[in-house]
Amino acid sequence: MNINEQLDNYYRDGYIVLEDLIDPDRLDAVRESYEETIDAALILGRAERDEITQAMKGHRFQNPHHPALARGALMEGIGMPDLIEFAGHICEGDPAMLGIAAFAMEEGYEYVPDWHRDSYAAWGKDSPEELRVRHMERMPATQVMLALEDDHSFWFVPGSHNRANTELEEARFEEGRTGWQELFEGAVQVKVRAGSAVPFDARGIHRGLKRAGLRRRSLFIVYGTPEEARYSTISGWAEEAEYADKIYLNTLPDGFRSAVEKTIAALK
Ligand SMILES: O=C(O)CCC(=O)C(=O)O
Repeated sequence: MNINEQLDNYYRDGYIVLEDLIDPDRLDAVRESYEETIDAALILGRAERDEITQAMKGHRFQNPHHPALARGALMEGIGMPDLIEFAGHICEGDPAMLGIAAFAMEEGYEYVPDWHRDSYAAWGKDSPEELRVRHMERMPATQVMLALEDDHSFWFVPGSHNRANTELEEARFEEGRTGWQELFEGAVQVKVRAGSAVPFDARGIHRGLKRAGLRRRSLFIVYGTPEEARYSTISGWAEEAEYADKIYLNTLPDGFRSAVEKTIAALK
């Protein structure tokens, strides 16, 4: 599929699978680097430890690109030129990197969050900020799931990203019938190979779901225009002085560095 077909599918469905974005030859190095990042996050208190097991509490931590955490191979994986190029198309040629959530779930961990729209989760359903984006045909922001191991946990309702709820969906959100046991009509399970990425419009109805038995090593990287960076609830890192350090910025791959700098500039 060429880039125009990828974009057409993305705008129609609200997501697209970009297969094997990370070269299989580099995948082991990226994974190793991710494990080192997790260890460093725990040691530095940037990921919380469970008091009893001493392992990572919950399953996630924010911003593995922090200067104290950023590891070369992982940054290279996150900053793959094809991915930045795709984000650039979505973000009017001006992609800012709004934030990253690093998900690291062990086999025994059950991850069963509710169905949601991130626009509800971030700003509140029917808030002015949520209404600002609800009917945008093409929102200039995208969230990218980057799978470092095979990932079967992401579910999405195609076409739900730029429309209001159907009557049935509205009733579910109003009545709280959004638990993982519910199946939203038309929802698809997005199964991807390690090294693939799934850009999605996070206004769409989606959920993650991981029952015990599989590990998960995926990252969620959010890109948007500098204007979206100012509305974002996850871009606060860019106001911390250490991210503006030139020596640190010089270690990042070019396109990713530029996207980090745009967010820093947007929040000044
Ligand atoms: O875990 C997933 O696959 C989905 C993550 C998610 O729902 C979110 O980041 O809003």
